[in-house]
Amino acid sequence: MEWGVLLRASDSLTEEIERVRQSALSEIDSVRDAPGLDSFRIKYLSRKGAIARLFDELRNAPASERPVLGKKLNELRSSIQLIFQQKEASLGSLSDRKAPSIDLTLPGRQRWVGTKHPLTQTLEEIRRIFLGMGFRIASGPEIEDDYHNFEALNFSPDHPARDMQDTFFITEKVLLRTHTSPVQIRVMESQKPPVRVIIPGRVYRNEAISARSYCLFHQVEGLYVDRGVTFSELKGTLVSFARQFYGSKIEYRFRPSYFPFTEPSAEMDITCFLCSGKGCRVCKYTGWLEILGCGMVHPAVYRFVGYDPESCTGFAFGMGVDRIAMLRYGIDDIRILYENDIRFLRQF
Ligand code: 2U9
Repeated sequence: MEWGVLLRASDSLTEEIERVRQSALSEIDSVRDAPGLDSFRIKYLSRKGAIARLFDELRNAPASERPVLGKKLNELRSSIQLIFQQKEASLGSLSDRKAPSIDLTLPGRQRWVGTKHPLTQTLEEIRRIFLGMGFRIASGPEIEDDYHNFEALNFSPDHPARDMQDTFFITEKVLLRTHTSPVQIRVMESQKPPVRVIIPGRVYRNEAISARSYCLFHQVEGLYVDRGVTFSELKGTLVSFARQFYGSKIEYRFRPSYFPFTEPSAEMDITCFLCSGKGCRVCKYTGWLEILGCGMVHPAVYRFVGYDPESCTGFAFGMGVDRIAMLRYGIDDIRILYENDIRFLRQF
């Protein structure tokens, strides 16, 4: 209620004093917090509050009644100040007791739970499948030498494939690895067959950065070398991988290809899982998606690592994890995988 409503011209000042007292006494009970108490103070005790107005009215009262009315008004002011102070003290002691000062009617704050990066999720799934087929995980340095990155993989100094690699050189013979294949060389240098490893890791290429290529990306490569390993085993292993990763209904095909470190070499396609093979923008209207490269390890590679090319056979494969993650999650720009924009990451 506005204080002005409390003061009616027809009422005598004594009645007004009583009305204000009753109103203050009843309102102080409903004050629950500091803002409520402040409103009370403004309404009754401020310079323009109800009591100040009553003192103004006092000037219009007959002179003979002023002393009595003035006394009553002083009493009123004292008693309202007292109930105000008592309330102030009780609210203070409430907050001293650490009473909750929260507004329980407010909506709760959203709590975000962290998620794994889409590349990590993809890598972990690939890793899980190959571990299930008896492969071990191997790793090696990202700063490599020319020998392990190129020479031992059968790239001759003037090999055109070697020109194709856009490499970050640190010195003439030291570089950022352009693929994870040097790790397979190091594994074979350090142990005799049988070898059955996969190598997930970062690789670097000095390419113009665009939506389709970035200066770093991730590969998973694999190597299986023993006596009598066949191309059929390569196919069986990779088809089993593709069915577990992409779904049991996929169709696949192997196309001949070329890599210096494998002979014969192939690329594996699966039916495009976005259009079920009908043809779309992603599969460039072929109905097929290339998912990996592979081949039987070149005998020259065995000679570099000290294996006998007459008694050893084996297969190797490699896949780009970024490309797979992009296809899987419908991401059309590789750079977004490296920006760590929280609005992107929260979607996974
Ligand atoms: C050794 C012997 C053979 C690894 C292989 C590929 C085929 C291949 C690409 C796939 C997409 C690279 O990330 S990508 O651009 N890789 O096609 N990689 S065979 O072969 C090896 C590796 C090491 C000692």
